[in-house]
This record gives sequence, structure tokens and C-alpha cells, in this order.
Amino acid sequence: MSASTDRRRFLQLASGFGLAAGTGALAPAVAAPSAIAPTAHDALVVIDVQKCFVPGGSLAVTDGDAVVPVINALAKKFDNVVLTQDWHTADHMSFASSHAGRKPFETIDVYYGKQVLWPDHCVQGTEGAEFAPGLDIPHAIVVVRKGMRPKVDSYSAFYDADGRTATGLGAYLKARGIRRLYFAGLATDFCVAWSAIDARRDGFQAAVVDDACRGIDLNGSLAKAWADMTKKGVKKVVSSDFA
Ligand code: VGL
Ligand code: ZN
Repeated sequence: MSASTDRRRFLQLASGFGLAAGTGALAPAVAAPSAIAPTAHDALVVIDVQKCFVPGGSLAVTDGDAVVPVINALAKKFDNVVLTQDWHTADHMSFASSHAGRKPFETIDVYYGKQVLWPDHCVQGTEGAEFAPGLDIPHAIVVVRKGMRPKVDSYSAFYDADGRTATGLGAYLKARGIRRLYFAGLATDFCVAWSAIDARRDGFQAAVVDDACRGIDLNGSLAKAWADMTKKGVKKVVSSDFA
């Protein structure tokens, strides 16, 4: 690159970031330089925005319904939106009711590590497993259901909790040329975090849209989830970062 091309290029960049070339004065910036403008290579993955996880549901996340308008607005900025549904059998191993003498929010040891026992939630075909009221994303391209195998949980949209069985979402997104994923939904510290971390495992860029999520925060799980995500290269963004 010649010196003059170099200088032209610098001036183009400088003006793009609100610098008035030549004058030394600062021109008003039209858009924040960091604004994220989703392309065909990006997807929004909306995790488990279901009746059971919003107030009134059996595993209600505090303020969980507040994500609905934020996600609706965000989804309009994406051509590619994926929805997930937690979709358990009635006798699922992640339910405290499936273990004699156990109560919700206790933890047990299973073959793939620790498993939190939850109140019954998101049973296949029940009202609680439906999308939360007001979720309005008619252009969603795929709905991924997870947690159908009775003996293994699946917080992640990509792999069951034993890390072995893929849902097929990773292969689908790759086949569609999608490389960068933004995550929203419920709950930040369980299904959102596990999904974002598994997205990194599958080679995607991954970011969580923090104000489009709410957490359960069980014994410090929210801070731990963020530490784990950061370590794996998952970024934190907010909905106002989008163009
Ligand atoms: C979830 C607990 C149990 C979630 C699902 O969607 O975060 N949490 N099942
Ligand atoms: Zn579940």
C-alpha cells in the first residue's frame, strides 16, 4: 500500500469514527462506532422463553417476563433467529419429584457430574412448556427442543449435559453459513450460559445480550456462569449496542 493510499484509508476510517478529516475538529458521530449490525452470518438464539420460567410458572425466574419486549425488538434486527424449548418427559431425572426424599434445588451426583433437582417444569405438550405470552418472533427459522431423554438433562441448545449427544443445532447453523451467535432468554446462569459455552466448543463466536436475559442465581451460580463464559471467550453485550 502506498503512502497516499495509506493516508486516504486513514481519513476514511477517521471520518467513519466521527473525526472531521483535515480540520482537527470533532464532527458529530452519526452512529456509535461499536453498533452491532447483524448480517446473514449472525443469528440470535432465544433460550427457553417459556411459561414455566416467567412469573406464575413452576420454575419462575425473577423478572423473567421483562425479557420478552427486549427480545422481540432485538429479533427484528436479525434475519436468523433460533428459538429453544426445554421439553422434558413427565418423569424426567432433573425433577426432584423423580427422586424419593429429594426436594427442589438440592443437588445430586449423576454420571456426568452434579445435577440440580428442579421443580417439575416444561413437560412436553403442557401449557407450561409453551412460549411465554407476548413472545412475537414469527420469522424464527428453527425451534430446537431439548431435554427429551429421561435420564440426562440438557441445559445447552447444542449438547445434552453428558456432552455427548448433539441436538444438531451446531451442524444446522454451520450449514447455513452462520458464524456469530448472540444469546438471549432464560436463565442466564443455566441454559443461556451452557448454550453460549457449547457454541464456543463448536467454533462459533458467541455473545450474551445481558439485558435480554435473567438469571436464577442459585448459590452464586450467576457470577460463576459469567466467570466460566468469560474464560471460554463468550462476550457480554447489551441490546442498546445493536444498530
Ligand atoms: C433451565 C433449569 C432447568 C433453563 C432449564 O432454561 O435455564 N433451568 N431447566
Ligand atoms: Zn429443564
